Amino acid sequence: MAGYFRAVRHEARRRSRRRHQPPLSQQPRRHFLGRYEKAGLARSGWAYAATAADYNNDGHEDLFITYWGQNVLYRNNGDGTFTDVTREAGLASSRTRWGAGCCFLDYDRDGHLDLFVSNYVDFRFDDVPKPGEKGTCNWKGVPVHCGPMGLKPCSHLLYRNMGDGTFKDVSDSAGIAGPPQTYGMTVAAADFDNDGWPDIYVACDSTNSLLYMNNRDGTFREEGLERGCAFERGRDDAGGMGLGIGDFNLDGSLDIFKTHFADDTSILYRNDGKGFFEDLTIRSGLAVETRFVGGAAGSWTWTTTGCPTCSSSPAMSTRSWRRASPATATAPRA
Ligand SMILES: [Ca+2]
Ligand SMILES: [Ca+2]
Ligand SMILES: [Ca+2]
Repeated sequence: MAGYFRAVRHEARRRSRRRHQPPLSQQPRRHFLGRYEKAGLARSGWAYAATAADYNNDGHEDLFITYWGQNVLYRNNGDGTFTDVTREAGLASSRTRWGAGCCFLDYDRDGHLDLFVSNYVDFRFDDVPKPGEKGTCNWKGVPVHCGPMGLKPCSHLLYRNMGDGTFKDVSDSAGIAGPPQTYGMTVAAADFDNDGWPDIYVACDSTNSLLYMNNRDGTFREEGLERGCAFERGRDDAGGMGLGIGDFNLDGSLDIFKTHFADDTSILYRNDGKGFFEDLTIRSGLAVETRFVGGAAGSWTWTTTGCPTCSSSPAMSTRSWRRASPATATAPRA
């Protein structure tokens, strides 16, 4: 019993310390950087997104971060530190790319996590148009730097995990590099047609979003348009940003919530169970807000009523979509 009360007191002290500790963003910069340096994660660059998973099956979650320039894979050493293994893992590239979204998935179901990376724009400092130089370098009448319109879109990348700590770029042979080039943003892997094989959805900025369906033989086919989740209500220039994948109406199939740039609403696609989607944005009451830039991540959370709700990233918009409950957003099945 004495041990129990000791444990309770220890936990109370721990929680009290945490309560009185300022959030990371308010801690001294020296202290903040020191923690990253000790962990082997300090690095300067233009980072964009991160994903964590145990790619080498050693029981420790590893970390992959996209950058403009060179993406980075950190292997978790299991002792609170990480090692940059980008080169030895075969992920170093001589090409400058703007890595955007990323996710681990086992697309070939061999037990080794593979890696998908979207690219945003083909951006080099020496060929960037000046503000106002092109028609696309204006925004609401104000000359601005081009982007993404006016810059070249990109193809995206799939790396197969070879099971020995290395990855192989299979983007061409797997059918990923084939579709028209887009401005890729957030990516998510999920089994949208419930066939047991992971598919991939890519939210794209100012171009059609992409849905890669898994052919179960190591290749994919892009069917965003055919399956109803490429465009926002007929528009082909909506600025897709973040994604939240979840079963909002509790029918057992994964639906898609996608945030957009300012002037567009977020969008809700209902999955019919076979990987075809219906736009429920208006019927679900979500088509009410266009003032904010949707966050880089939408997320599904659960309320005490048992209904999932979705919100866009508080970093860019604090709008919370609590109206997306089954009572208001579920559409009858055909
Ligand atoms: Ca690991
Ligand atoms: Ca695999
Ligand atoms: Ca599937």
